[in-house]
Amino acid sequence: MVDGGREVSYAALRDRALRLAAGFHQLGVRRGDRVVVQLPNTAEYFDVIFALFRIGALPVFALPAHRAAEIGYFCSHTSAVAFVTTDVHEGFDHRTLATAAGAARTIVAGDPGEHTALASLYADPSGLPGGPSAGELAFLQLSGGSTGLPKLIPRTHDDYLYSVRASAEICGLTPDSVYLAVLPVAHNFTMSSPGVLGVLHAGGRVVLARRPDPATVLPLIAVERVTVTAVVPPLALLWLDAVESMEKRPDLSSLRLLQVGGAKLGSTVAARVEPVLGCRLQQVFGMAEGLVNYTRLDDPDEVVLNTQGRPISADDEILVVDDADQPVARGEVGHLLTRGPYTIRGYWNADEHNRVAFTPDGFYRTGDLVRHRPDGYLVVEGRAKDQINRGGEKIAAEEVENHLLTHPAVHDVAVVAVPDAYLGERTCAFVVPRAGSAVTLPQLRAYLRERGLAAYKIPDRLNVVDAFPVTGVGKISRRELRAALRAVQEG
Ligand code: J2J
Repeated sequence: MVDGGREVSYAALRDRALRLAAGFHQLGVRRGDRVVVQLPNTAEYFDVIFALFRIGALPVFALPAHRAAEIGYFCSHTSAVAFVTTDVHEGFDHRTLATAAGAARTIVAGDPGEHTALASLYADPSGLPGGPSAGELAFLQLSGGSTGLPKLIPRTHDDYLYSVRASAEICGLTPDSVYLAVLPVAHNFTMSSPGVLGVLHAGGRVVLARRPDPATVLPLIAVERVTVTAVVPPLALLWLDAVESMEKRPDLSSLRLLQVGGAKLGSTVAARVEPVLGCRLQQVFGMAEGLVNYTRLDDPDEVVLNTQGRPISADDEILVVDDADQPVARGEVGHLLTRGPYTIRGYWNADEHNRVAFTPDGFYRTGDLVRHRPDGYLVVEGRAKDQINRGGEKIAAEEVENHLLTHPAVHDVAVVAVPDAYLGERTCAFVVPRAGSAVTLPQLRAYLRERGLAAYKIPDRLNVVDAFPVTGVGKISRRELRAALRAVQEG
């Protein structure tokens, strides 16, 4: 693993993880305990998660962008025994989140201030008790969400490793593979599709990028002889534009595969990847809940440019249904339901939500609208869930609405996606102000930042309206309201 100037061998990673496991254990962290982990793309990240895996404690994978609102919720919802974070990242002092976290202990990679230094925990691993078995929970991953509070996704060691191994094979990883981790390593794509874990499984080399911009990434690809990397569509576009506008093209000759996923990649952008970057494109349509689809390395261009791939496993069941859960004709657009060997059957401690998010026979309702082609490939056509996909970052409309509703000048609010040429979608808040009050975008944005909401969830646009549409029967549901407002916005 390469982290800036630092290289970590497999043997060193193993040793560091075991010693850190001993350290966590001495602190009293036990099997099944939750530990919220929020670290940027650094080698320590892997010391921490492998250490927790070894004990059988469950990391909760927070993103570096999360702030007090999210971290506080993750810690309280999971009764976390510890919060592991960094000192300062991208100008933000993460130690200030300790209060919101309210965990018994905050552990800091780097300068710990008044907290516990991660570096002080590494200890003699000789007394470590046995680890968990393969069928036990490994961690809690975050759901993109479509309701008020983020749901947690319980993945087991064996289901996850199955998807990681199969993904590594599909993506042709070998000990010669060099993977550049650009997106946050905590994200399911970067972690497992095939991601860092897939590369470690194959015995390859992982290069960690602190930032995803072309000025950071393109030289890294050249110097480290990167063979494969994974990005969201806006980043692919940014890199393509950067490379095309350079007088002297960077040396990208080592790059064999660019994986693009997390949001729909337009076929025009898709068609530029191979000519501009000189590598193969792979579309990846995945979800932290499980199911991951890939175009295959030897698929014809028609498939690679126009579809979001097919499932990892022959045992991934795909159902495409109408609003009444009846199967649509093959090739028609419908709701994607899925069940399979590495797809969860329920969110963590969310019985009520699980009754709507899963069918009685255990299919996960993805909220995605797809076509299932006769050749088995899926094409994502849209979304039925109340989520905004802002360049791959998922925002639950209701979560942002609930924060805005606490503002004294806000009478009512609906948060919807608006199309955007670069990010695919941005967020627009339709607000009905309280009588006699005025609201402005800068004011609402500052308010949400103060409440500790992650920046990517803060609306890009504001539309002040007198009232929301109502029907003859009275007020329409928020879901219909959002749909109506989306139509107004697009029209
Ligand atoms: C359209 N929508 C897509 C795609 C995800 C690999 C890759 C991505 C994720 C991920 C992941 C899409 N085209 N190619 O976990 O392992 C939207 C869908 C989906 C949701 C899941 C992985 N790829 N999406 O993005 O849990 O709406 O996982 O249901 O963040 O992203 O989001 P998430």
